[in-house]
Amino acid sequence: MSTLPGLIWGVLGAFALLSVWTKNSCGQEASKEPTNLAASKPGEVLTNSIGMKLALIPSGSFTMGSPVNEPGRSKYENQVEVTISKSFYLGVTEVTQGQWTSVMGTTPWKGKGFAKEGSDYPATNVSWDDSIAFCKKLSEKEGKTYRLPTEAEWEYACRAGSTSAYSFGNDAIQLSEFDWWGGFGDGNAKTEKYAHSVGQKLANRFGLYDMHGNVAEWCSNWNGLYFEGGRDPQGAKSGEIRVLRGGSWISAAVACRSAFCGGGAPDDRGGNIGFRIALQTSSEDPSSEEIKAQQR
Ligand SMILES: [Ca+2]
Repeated sequence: MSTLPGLIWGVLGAFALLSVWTKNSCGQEASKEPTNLAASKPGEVLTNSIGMKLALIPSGSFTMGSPVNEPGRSKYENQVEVTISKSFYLGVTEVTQGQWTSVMGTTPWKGKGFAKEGSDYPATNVSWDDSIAFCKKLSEKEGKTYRLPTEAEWEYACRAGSTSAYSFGNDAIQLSEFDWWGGFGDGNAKTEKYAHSVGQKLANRFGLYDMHGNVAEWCSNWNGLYFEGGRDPQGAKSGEIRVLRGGSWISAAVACRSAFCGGGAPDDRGGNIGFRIALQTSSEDPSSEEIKAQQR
């Protein structure tokens, strides 16, 4: 599909999306990797070979999903207890156009509507398949395993210890301090209908930027009907829709909540769709088999 599906997804927001798509399921010097990753501390940030900064996300447990009284909640946001057993690194920003081009040598957003060009703007018009190809190529370049986060890892990282609708609390009035949203509604992207340069707004407690909006982000797993709890849940084993997490510059505030789950076909692309990548801290990657299968 082209730009349109992604835009439609964002415009309609939580409710239309859920009714249509959740029926199936929901560096400069690189490589200066820390010499002892096992000793890494929360708050640590590494910079990889393409200048991408990744923050250490500590292992821990959290409640995934939203409480039944959360405004804008959908029934697909069932609450489950989740343990993230291994710390991992996660990009502090969405993958940028500069980072994308340095790895892939292409410019998928060029000439597309609702897209600004520049090295610090997020890479958009990239499909789930494209994001996997990016991870595979960067992994080969550095000899490490880069991957998409699972949706459980994504929500854990987004919440950063919070239990509220957003990482900063329950009041959407603060959303513009943290992200770009509402381009076709009453958000701060209303007069600037495009994905903005990454990292301009406030970060969450893990030091992650643009988790609630700007571009919606591909996650590794298929979109299941309900959230899966337990230890390192990998999400639905099959499906037709891949998970997109976080809202985008188009989305209504309710679709920017931490628990909101969207999705798209693996070849969907849009001006409001991008991704950020994860890097495991050790070979004990709980999702390594799944990731290896994706990168074959
Ligand atoms: Ca985002």
